Amino acid sequence: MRLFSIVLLCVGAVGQEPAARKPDRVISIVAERFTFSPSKIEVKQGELIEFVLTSDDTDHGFRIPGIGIDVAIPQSGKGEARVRFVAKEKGSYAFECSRPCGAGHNLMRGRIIVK
Ligand SMILES: [Cu+2]
Repeated sequence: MRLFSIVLLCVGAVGQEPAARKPDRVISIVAERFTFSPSKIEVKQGELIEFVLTSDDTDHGFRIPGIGIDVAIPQSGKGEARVRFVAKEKGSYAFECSRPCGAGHNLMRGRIIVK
């Protein structure tokens, strides 16, 4: 069962969702040791979401286990990562840092609530 349709807007990786389509919502998330801000995100079922991910310190990652999203977040000052998805089903989905970033790396996580 696929819960999300995924489009990665990395260099050289454009998926089936046309990049020209305007997202319903753009949500910025800032990563820093050892938190994401915000770490709890509510979205509506069916919305096309674009996450804009930046770091306030070192390299981090943004992974939603089980649905194939895992992007690198470049260190502070080195740009941003963008990733899109459609929340097709209601529920609660964890996300986490996917790049070793220090002692609290395993605590660096958050949650997406699809209503
Ligand atoms: Cu980390």
